Amino acid sequence: MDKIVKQQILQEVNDLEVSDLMGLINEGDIRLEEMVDAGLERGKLTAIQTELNQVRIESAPPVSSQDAYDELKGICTSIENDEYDVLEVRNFLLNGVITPEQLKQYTSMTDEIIERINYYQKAETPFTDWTNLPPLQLNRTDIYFLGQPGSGKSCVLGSLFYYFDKKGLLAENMQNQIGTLYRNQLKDEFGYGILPDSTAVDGVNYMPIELRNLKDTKLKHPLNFVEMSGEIFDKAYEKGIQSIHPKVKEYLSNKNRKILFFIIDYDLHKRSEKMSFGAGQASKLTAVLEILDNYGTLTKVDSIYVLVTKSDLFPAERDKVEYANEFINTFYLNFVNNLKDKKQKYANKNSFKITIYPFTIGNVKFKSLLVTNDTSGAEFATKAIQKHAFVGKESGFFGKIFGN
Ligand SMILES: Nc1nc2c(ncn2[C@@H]2O[C@H](COP(=O)(O)OP(=O)(O)OP(=O)(O)O)[C@@H](O)[C@H]2O)c(=O)[nH]1
Ligand SMILES: [Mg+2]
Repeated sequence: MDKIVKQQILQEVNDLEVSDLMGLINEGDIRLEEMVDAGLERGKLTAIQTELNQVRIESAPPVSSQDAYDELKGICTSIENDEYDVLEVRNFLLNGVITPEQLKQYTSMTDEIIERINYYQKAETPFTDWTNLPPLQLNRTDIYFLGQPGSGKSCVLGSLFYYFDKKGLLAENMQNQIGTLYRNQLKDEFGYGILPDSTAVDGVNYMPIELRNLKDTKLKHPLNFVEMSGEIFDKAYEKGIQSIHPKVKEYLSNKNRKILFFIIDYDLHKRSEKMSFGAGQASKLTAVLEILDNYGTLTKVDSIYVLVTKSDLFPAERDKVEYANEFINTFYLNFVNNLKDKKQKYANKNSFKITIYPFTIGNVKFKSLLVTNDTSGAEFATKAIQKHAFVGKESGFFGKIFGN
């Protein structure tokens, strides 16, 4: 089938009858998972799945029941061990490789989780590159999330926006439309347990928001959230500061006050004890710190947080805050000491506090399905932001208050 025709059909997939959709699948023109990714309605998906399963049962070749059982058990064990991504598990379901009943029997999945996987739809995330990004608005507090690829920056943001929304803390700001789209996508998908795509290389997003104060919702903190793709820092680490896009410098050295979140991935650390993943997180973050110093960012910092992400994987018996501090002070002592040096260096001009804290979004399975949502990390980060970020006055006068 012609590519353009296919795209047109997929754009209007819900206007077609189930029988027509079945025809397209049977002809091999469009796969069911492509229809689901294009936003196929649940009712139509269920009807198609029922028909396909019927056909599969009738046309299944005879296999020895022991072979079939072994194969099935093997797939289920791999699923249970998170070897498959949630989309792969979904496609197994869509293609009849496995049925919901078998998943229930041979894995720990419940009906609710199976249903969520079956209807899992991941929209493409809008990212811009530096060239298309507007300058950061002035007279706001800039909130940065800095960490290497996969460390959990986007998940922290998703968790935060979800929490802001639940608590009614988000006031609209349409200054950067792409940022608003990304923010809403993060929040909405997070609500369904869908985790974000990896932020594309050189992809960056900037989301201006007015965050209502938790204690007094009439007060609003004007903020710029900035998520930078982890690759930017990998590149800076390997090729030096001159390899960084000039817009990064423009962002990091503007006049706004700033709150920095350094993200350290507990899971990556645990895995890299067994296998090497190239330069360690600590070396890279130390290099990032030098860049921030070089750009003058540290002269405008109100507070620095070191978030140890994926803290759901900490030893269960340990107190999380205590363990996060112990973990950083043991394995990232050099980074911490460098941070302390910087704090000392600017103590006379600009004092800031350094806080180490655990962060989790909840229980993650199948790589990108959030099974249970934990908002305690988001609550901590929200309070941290509100403690340091000033409150904007409607009249345009910006005061600085310290709430909690
Ligand atoms: N167990 C657990 N896994 C998490 C948590 N947060 C993130 N993850 C996992 O880490 C993966 C990467 O998280 P992202 O938020 O996309 O990482 P990132 O830092 O934005 O990565 P880049 O966009 O590539 O720079 C997720 O898809 C999850 O599988 C958490 O709190 N607990
Ligand atoms: Mg990301």
